[in-house]
Order: sequence, then structure tokens, then C-alpha cells
Amino acid sequence: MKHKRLKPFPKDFLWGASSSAYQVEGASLEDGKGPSCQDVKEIPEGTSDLKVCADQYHRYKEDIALMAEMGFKSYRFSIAWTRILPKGTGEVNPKGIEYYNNLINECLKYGIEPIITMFHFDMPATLDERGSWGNPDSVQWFVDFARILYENYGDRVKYWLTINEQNVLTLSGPVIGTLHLPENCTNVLKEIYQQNHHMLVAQAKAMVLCHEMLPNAKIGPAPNISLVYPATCKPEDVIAAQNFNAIRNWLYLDMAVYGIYNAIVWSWLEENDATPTFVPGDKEAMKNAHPDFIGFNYYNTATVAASDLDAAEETALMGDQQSGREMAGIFKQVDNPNLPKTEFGWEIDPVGFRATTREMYSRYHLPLLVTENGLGAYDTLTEDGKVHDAYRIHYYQDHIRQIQESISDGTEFLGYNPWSAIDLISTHEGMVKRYGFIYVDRDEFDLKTLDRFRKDSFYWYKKVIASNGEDLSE
Ligand code: BGP
Repeated sequence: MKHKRLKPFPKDFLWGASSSAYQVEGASLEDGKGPSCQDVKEIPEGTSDLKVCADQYHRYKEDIALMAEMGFKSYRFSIAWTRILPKGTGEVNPKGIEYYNNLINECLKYGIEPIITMFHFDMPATLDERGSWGNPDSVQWFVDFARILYENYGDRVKYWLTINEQNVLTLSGPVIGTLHLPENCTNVLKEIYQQNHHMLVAQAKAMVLCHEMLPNAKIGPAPNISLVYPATCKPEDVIAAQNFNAIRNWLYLDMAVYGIYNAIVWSWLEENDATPTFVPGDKEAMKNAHPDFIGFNYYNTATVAASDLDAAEETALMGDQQSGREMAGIFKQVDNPNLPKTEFGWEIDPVGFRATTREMYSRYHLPLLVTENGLGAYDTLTEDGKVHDAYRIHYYQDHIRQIQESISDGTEFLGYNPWSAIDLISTHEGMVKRYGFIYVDRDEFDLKTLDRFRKDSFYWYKKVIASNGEDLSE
């Protein structure tokens, strides 16, 4: 269906962009901050450490002013757990509380709505040593942390996100540098899905607590959702696509929204003796939790065929956020020949964005908040301080157009917060893979000036926001 008349973006649509603490802030051990698992992990070869990042900790005023110049209505950022609680539990760090007070107030000064992610890949190192999400106490650790955030920032923050990309953590956590497996683990799948269960319960309890403490706030999950296509119309491929859709996507949203385990996933876990153990209260917490919206990250779709393998050696881990692998007898990820790829090998699928959001809205009937979407590329700063990133503009034009198609299909959207507001350290590829509207003058190892430069996409996005999405022209 092609719409002859597209519906406009809602009047109060939250145009903005995203970041995460461990990738943008730097100051990784400053002002009382404790180390997170990201600060102690082995850095991927050839990439820089996380001590400075984009130095937003020291330059937030300049950064927020630039976002305001673009006309941002929202800024999605995460709070570093170890800035607030250096050891993950126990003593609160007043300097950490102060930093986010300042950041939130700076946003509000310009009418920018802060959208806060409570957990973005940065488990406190002390808690990591105690088993991270594998420890049943992790549920309480997270809820206690959430309470501190609500108490301190709930008077000003309306939008909350629980756990960034819990599904990616579950499918490829060790690659991201978090969610580790204990030594001598005999049933890897069970261990992983037990950790996942703890996160699901923690999220549910944090949502319930949010509604109790902050009746006017809105809270939602933030998984990475992308529709899975069958490689062909062969029925076995369709089954494979349903399998991966369930494992990758619906498990997380069925639980967040309806408080139930997805049946396909549950049966698969049962067959592998890997169903998670519930403790009293888990079920009720899951049933009582109701998100107000679905936050989600979208980069591209996935395509799968039936898997002929029957090897039992699967660990169910993927390479990175978007690249797949085979799970024996379940699915085999394949390239989609219809789609181009980024310089970093991720497929680009704007129409899949529309398809994904239509599917999500039909399944869950909740408004959608896009918390990530974007193009990682090698950008070049010219001698006169420009970055000509037409490729990024084209990527955004195509994706924003598809949001409008989806709105015209009847999908309800709250906003669009692509990745990323400003250049920051990539999860896997260091500083060379840039996503921002704002260029940061540094290299992988040479910190240079750390000055900010407006990319061409900066001026373009400003125009898009000013026209509330009507003018996407270059
Ligand atoms: C998402 C993460 C972000 C960010 C983004 C881009 O999965 O939530 O933290 O890193 O992907 O990924 P990358 O930096 O690997 O290109």
C-alpha cells in the first residue's frame, strides 16, 4: 500500500537523538565514579579506551547548546550506574547525582525533554565480579538503583527507559563486554536465559516502582527490534523466520507488555533444559508491569532460512548487534540480496523500518518511541571545518519517510531519537565509526582538540525538525 496522502507527524513529536554514558561521557573514573564492566574489559584491538570518549562530562553545556541549535525536542542519554553508586550498591556519590542534575537542567533550559536510559551496557565492575545479571540479587540491585534515580530526577524527567537492548545482551552479551558466563558452566543456554530472566524481572519491578513513585512519568523497554524476513516463501523458511522473530524480538516485548513468556521461545528452552527458574514474586511482578510506550532501536532487518544443522553445540550467541549466525535446527541468517550495506557491513532497510513498526503496533498497541537508528560511517573533517556527510542525510531521509508511511498506516509514534547526537565511541569499532550530527575532533588514540563541528547532517536535521518532518530535502 502506497499512501497518496501522508499523515503529518504529531505536533508534539519528540525529535532528538541519543547517546549512552560509557560511550559519550569520558571522565570514566573522575569525581568519585566507580569502574563499570566497560572500563575494565579488554578493548577491541586497534580501538581506543573509554577514558575520554567525546568528553561530554566536561562539555555538556556546549553539547546541549548545539542540540538546542538543531531544535531538539528530546535528548536520550543514559545514566552511568557507577557515577551514582560507585560500587553498584550502597553509598551514593553526590558528585554523580549533581552531574545528571546539571545535565537534565541544561536540557530543560532549552525545552529539551530528557529521555533517560537507566542501564546501557555498563554494569558496575563490583557487581560484575559478583556474577552480574547471573546473580539473583541483580534484580534488587537494579530496583534500588532505579529508586535513587526516581527520587532524584523524577520531579523533572518524564520519560524513562529500563534496559538498553536486553535482547542484544542476551544474544551477544560477552561480545559487548557484559553478561559473562561462569567458569565450568554446563548448560550455557540455561545460564544465559536465567540472566535474561533476572533482567526481565528487574525491568518489570522498575516499571511498577516508577508508576508508584511518579504517577505522571512514562516508562518503557528499549530492545533492538528488527523484523526477521524468510529468505524465500518456502514454508520451512517461514518457520525459521518465526523462530528468530520470537527469539530476537517477541520474547522481550511479549514479556514487557503482556507479562508472559513467548510460547515458541519457552518450548525451545524446554527442549534444551534451559527454562529459567522463577522465585516467588517473579510472575506477579511480570504481570503487574505495564509500559506506557515501547522504546526500541532499529538499524535493519534480518533474513533467515531454515537450518539443516542438528549439531547440539549451539551457544545462541551472535557476533554483534546486527550480524547473525546459525542456530542449529532453528534458523540460519543469510544476506538479503535486495539491500545495500553500510561501510561497516550492516544492511540498510528503510522499508523494513515501516514493516517492523507496523508489526510492533499490531502486536502491542502501544505508542512507539524510536530510541536509536542511524548510520555508522568514516567521516572526514575538511580543512575548513566541514563534514560532508550526504550519505547520512540520505539514510535519514529514507528512514524518516518510512516513519511517516507508518504513521499513515495508523501506527502511533512518540518520537525519533536516532543514534547518535554527537560522535562517540562505537560499541565494537572505536572512534572511526561515527554516527553523530556533531563531529568531535579526535582520533582513535590522538585526542586532538576535542572541538565540536557541525556536520552537513546537522543543518539538514535542523530544517527537518523546524518543519516537523515536512521538509526532508537536502
Ligand atoms: C546499539 C547500541 C549503541 C550503539 C549502536 C551502534 O546496539 O545500543 O550503544 O553502539 O548500537 O553500534 P556500534 O557502535 O557497534 O556501531
